[in-house]
Amino acid sequence: MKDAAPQTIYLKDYTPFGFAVESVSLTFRLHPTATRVISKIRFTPIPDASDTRFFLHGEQLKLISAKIDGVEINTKMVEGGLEADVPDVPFTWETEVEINPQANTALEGLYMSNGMYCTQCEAEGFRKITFYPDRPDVMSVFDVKIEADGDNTPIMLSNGNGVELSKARATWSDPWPKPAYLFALVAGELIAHRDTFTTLSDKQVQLAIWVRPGDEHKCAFGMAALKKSMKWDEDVYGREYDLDEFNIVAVDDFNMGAMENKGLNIFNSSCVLASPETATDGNFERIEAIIAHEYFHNWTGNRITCRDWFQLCLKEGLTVFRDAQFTADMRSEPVKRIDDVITLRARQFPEDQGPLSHPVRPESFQEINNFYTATVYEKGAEVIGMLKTLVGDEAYSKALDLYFMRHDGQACTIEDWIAVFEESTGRDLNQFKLWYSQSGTPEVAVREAYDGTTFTLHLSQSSAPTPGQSQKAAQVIPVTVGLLNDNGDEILPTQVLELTQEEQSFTFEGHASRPIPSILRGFSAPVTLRQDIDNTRRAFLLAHDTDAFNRWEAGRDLARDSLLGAVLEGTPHNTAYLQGLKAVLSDETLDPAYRALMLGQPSQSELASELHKMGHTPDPAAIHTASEALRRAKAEAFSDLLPGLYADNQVAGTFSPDAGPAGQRSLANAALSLLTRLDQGKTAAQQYASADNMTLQLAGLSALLDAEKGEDALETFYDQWQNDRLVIDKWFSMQVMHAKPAALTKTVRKLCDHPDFEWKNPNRFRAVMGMLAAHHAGFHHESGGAYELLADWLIRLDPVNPQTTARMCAAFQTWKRYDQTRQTMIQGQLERIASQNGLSRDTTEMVTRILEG
Ligand code: 0A1
Ligand code: ZN
Repeated sequence: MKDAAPQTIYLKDYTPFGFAVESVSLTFRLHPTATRVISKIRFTPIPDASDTRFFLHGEQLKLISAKIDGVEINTKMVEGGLEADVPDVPFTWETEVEINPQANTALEGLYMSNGMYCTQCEAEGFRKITFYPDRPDVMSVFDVKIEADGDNTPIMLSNGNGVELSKARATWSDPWPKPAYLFALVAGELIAHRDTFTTLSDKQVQLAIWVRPGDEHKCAFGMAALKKSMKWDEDVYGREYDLDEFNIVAVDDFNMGAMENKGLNIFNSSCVLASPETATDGNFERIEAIIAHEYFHNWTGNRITCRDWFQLCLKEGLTVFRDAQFTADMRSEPVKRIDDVITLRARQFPEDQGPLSHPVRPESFQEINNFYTATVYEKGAEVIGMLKTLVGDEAYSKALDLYFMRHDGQACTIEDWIAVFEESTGRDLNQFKLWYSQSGTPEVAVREAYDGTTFTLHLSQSSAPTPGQSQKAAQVIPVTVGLLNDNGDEILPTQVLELTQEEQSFTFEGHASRPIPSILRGFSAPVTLRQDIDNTRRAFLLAHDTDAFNRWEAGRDLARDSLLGAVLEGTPHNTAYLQGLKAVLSDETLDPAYRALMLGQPSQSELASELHKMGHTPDPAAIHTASEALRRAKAEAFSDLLPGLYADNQVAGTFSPDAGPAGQRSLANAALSLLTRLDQGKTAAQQYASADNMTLQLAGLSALLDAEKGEDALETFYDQWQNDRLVIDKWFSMQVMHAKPAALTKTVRKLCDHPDFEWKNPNRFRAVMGMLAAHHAGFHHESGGAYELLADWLIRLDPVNPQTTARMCAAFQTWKRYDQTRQTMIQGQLERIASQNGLSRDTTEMVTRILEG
């Protein structure tokens, strides 16, 4: 049987499967190299179906036998699966296949991770387990029997509720119809951290986080996050959990963050395991968000799923939006919003403005795994946020109630989603729907006018061409605006302006003096704002804006312009910015986490993008120098403030990962990073030596590496943590991040020779190669050495793990920003990758798009 050859699949070609699946019963006889999977599936032909072909997906399966209604039959092996002649009345289909979990390094289907059996079926992994209509619109109830492999698998888990659990055998039954991508099985030596949750209607749910022996002490935080998520979804969305148990398993080898399999979520161990000694505040926050995300999928993804993979944003955009609401409620709303916008600009904007640009709902793909992107997830969530802003909170809640009521148990489309909002609000959302089909980041330009009483905002929108889309239509853009007077008082609270045309003017009457507008508050739309305002205005907004997001944004804009001035003209850093920032930092009424964000500055990659848009060719070395100079300028300008900020934000007592103390630590660590530039690492050395949690220890190490005094600390860190894989990932990343640009490839080559560089483990590969690509000045060093090194490793990883390889090809997506020499070098590496014999479908598609886009 051959795997499916590369082929483009189109949204417009969707046709339903001609058979309904009434029930699925699976038996697994586990064996590391020869697992047998026996399936018994009840099919019913759908009357008048347009496609009557009986085709089942199947890849890398050894067929042992196939029967219909108990009688052995002949099957026809075709590309990507099999075909058979079947009755035109309901029938029972039975197959036995053999698979080899040990040989499965791609981590899709059934594979082994450290002696543990585990599965990953989204998007199209189930076809590597048995023959099946592996498409999300085919939903069925599943019963699963797992038979043990000797003594190695005392715990055997699957979806739904456990029916019979013994050492030799386990039986699971999932009463909720689901698509195959939500199937899961885990078996191995595991220990449970248990708890319970009582639902809205007083049902007790058994909760467990399953880990390998030795990790039991890293589960308490994840469990608390799960219970908070369950409660929040009841309180805010009225959604109750629907099984008697909920299991989470931590696995070390996983391509993504986590997976929402029904009743059995599987997590990359880095996204669930945490203890104060081994995890940073950032890790804790991420774990809380991912646990929530996977749990929220139970309704937005599982109970209501996607008709086809083009509708991926239906579940992902909505679930990301919901997890962001959750984090904002658990922690701080403005801090969460700023964090999300930083990520959007760092990950989604480059994607949307380069060769990989695609709509939130793509219209074609070759390999669906390549579309689990920042555009589908993060821009998808922004689209939901805009919809909520446009219709209002109450209408949003009503529309969601209708969505859950009407579509429970169905596989839906974006049209279904939009229809629910149109019906419940009476609004025509046709133009709004362009957000799902039009790619690219719109630009909104603002011009102001004032005649003594009337203040006018002239807004215009435009969008640059993107691959396959040369002409763009005007979109519906909610632009939130507030007005301030000269004293900084808010004279008009936040309003939503609906920009629906290419150019539109909005007037504000009765202003005896010229108001100062604060535009795109809370970042109300995923656009680039062009506002022709000077530094005085920005400094005023930095000091006075009553919208926390825009206040931060004013500082960010000042920092950006200061950096661009330094790169282009060699101008010294802007003193208005430094003074304004100092005032903010000294304001103790402001949340420490917010002040820590204020101390940040645009990344080097963001500056390169900005320069490119302005028509300049970015020089990575000059950008690096200017960024470092701005940090130094801050250290000097705040020299009297920093020791106090550092001392006042030390947290005493038992470690708590809550937002309050975590915010203090982030401010103290931001201050430490600047202080290190003044005291040559003295404070950092003390912090490193006395740290009793990973947040402080890692920040100490990071600052020491900045001061070029980290050699000994790197050694003691390794000695202390060599048996903790997740901490050793940090040890690898730190060294890459802190390498001098010219020494980056040498550093990485040395790390690749380290016995702990287990490159087949996605976390370890990303810890090194992901950081190599993220090191802007080093990756784009004029030698081109880093381009070659990354390409070498992508070529090596591709036959082992196509999915992780393909995702990392995106490191090259910005290549057209740079000078001709760099472009030629990158093109050479991309062509070298493309020319490899047997290159995976995943990587071929990515490299081709990057080269051609
Ligand atoms: N649905 C999961 C993420 C996920 C997606 C794809 C995977 O394999 C290709 C694995 C996991 C989520 O959104 O969390
Ligand atoms: Zn998701």
